[in-house]
Amino acid sequence: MLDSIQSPKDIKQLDLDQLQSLVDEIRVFLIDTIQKTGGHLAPNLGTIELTVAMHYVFNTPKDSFVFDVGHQAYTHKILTGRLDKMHTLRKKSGLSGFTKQSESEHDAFGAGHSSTSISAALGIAIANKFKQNQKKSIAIIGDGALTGGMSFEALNHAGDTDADLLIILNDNDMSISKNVGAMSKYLTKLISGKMYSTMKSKSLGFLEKMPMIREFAKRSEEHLKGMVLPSTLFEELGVIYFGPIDGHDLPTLVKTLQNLKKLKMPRLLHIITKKGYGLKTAENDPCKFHGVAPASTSSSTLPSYSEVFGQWLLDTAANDQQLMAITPAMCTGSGMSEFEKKFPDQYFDVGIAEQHAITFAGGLATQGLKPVVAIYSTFLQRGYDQLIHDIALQNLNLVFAIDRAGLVGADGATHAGCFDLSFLRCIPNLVIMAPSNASDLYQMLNTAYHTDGPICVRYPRGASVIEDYSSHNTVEIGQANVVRTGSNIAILAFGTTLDQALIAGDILDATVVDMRFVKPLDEALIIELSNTHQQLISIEDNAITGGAGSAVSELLHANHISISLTLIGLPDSFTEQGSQEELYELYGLDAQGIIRSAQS
Ligand SMILES: Cc1ncc(C[n+]2csc(CCOP(=O)(O)OP(=O)(O)O)c2C)c(N)n1
Repeated sequence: MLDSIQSPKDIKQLDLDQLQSLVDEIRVFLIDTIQKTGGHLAPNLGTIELTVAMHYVFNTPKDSFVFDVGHQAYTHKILTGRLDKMHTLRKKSGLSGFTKQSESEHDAFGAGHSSTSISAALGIAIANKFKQNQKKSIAIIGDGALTGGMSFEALNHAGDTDADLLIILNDNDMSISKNVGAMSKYLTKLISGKMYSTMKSKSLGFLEKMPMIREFAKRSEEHLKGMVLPSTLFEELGVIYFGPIDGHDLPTLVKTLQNLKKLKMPRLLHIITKKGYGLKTAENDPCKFHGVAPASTSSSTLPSYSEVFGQWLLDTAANDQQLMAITPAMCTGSGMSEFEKKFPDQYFDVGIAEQHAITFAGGLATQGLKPVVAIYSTFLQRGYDQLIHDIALQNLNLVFAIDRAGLVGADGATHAGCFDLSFLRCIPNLVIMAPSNASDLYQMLNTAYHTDGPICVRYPRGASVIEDYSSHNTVEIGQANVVRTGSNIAILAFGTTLDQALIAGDILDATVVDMRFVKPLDEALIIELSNTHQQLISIEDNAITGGAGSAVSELLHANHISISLTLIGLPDSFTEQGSQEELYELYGLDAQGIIRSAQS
């Protein structure tokens, strides 16, 4: 049946039994495909029934589906003409792992970062109303994404409008790890029905006041009648709450969506799903199966940078009860699983709330505790004002462990960490370190932890040899390290670009420097090298604009030094998806690229 579906129109003729067969086929297809390509397996297995029902009832691209994060939109891709490209998912030049406007007219809004769907769908709904075009706008948001501040901001706005907005809350009780927070507990209470009796009596009075809803309830099937419940939180915000219903019960989903389609106001349907549904291993360990690597990936025996960070946390906390480790919902990815178990009182998963994570850490720091915020480079973008206004301006003692810096690979532009050096470098009081290997990461974390002021240590996705797990070793702030002495050319390598710089350095007989610090720069060394060499080359896995090489250029300019300077880094365009190796080659950050740049 799957092969006959070229567009959502093709499923409109199916009856419910055929629709269920389609769901079953998609599940088999996804399990097979994602294990080959890699990708978000468990989130997609949990949303097949929902997506099929949505496409059965609504009409994209006329109606807009806004998927939050966009990582659960594979069924949507399949039903909107992209089945034959699914094998290219997350590969270079292939389908994106998220929704992407440029990929299909059915992708109403691009995503990758969390908690944007209600805002975007509300914008679309308000535009629809303005244009009086009768189109529908639907946000599909997970209970994890609902923990993000933007979701609350958007609900606050939506509830104060009469926009034709349907929010579908896909509640599987999981973020990547188990979902956290008071909101999550509140949803559990809603599901368990504890609130039913108190709300039931309220609902009668409520229905009296809402003729449309009364009408809707009257016309609906018997099973829907009890669903129109004022739930204290959403109702108080002005968003009408429906549910909870079983998100794997296709006939109920279809019927409910058909009824909700008739309404024209901010409304929320709460559906309950199981992450990984239909694949027992994924159902039993949804965190592990949130995202899976392609079957062909050989796992490295070396520790990842995240694991080294996790080990450093464990070692440091063992001797220091002041250490407070904070993650905005990225426990496993940031290497903190062991820490969570061993130091639960010093561990805070604050939900998908990067802004809060940073200012919360600031509050801890004012009380003499020692916060370490573990955050992916791309998600730090969310907390930028907090970093400037709440942390740097007050010069608080805080360590930012910035993971996934540089090119991250298959997740593509939404997740690339290629702006941090540019947006961090201009902030006063910040120290920015970029280790070239895992031993340096460990030492730099020691250094950052025992130095006053806000300090960033940024490191990439990947693995590295580590020789030094000593909590006593530190590095000298602002001191670079000459690792190869050559003539004519000096390559200033920032972070893990050092490896390729050394290969190129051997071929070019160049001096190669492990710069270690983006701020403060080792100015004395750069000036000395500019006196003893004919050409300087800087290399970084960050945008050239405003990045580490720009800092070198500013230094030379300020000192009236005239020397050939080549900046290697990422161009002024959003980066592609692909394997990390493919991308480093594409952007000329490999040894060959360095040699080409040196000779051009
Ligand atoms: C701003 C931001 N922070 C962190 C992430 C990483 N992330 C991707 S999916 C996810 C969990 C989302 O949970 P939920 O919305 O419940 O969807 P589910 O995967 O459970 O279906 C997280 C934390 C992100 N995409 N964006």
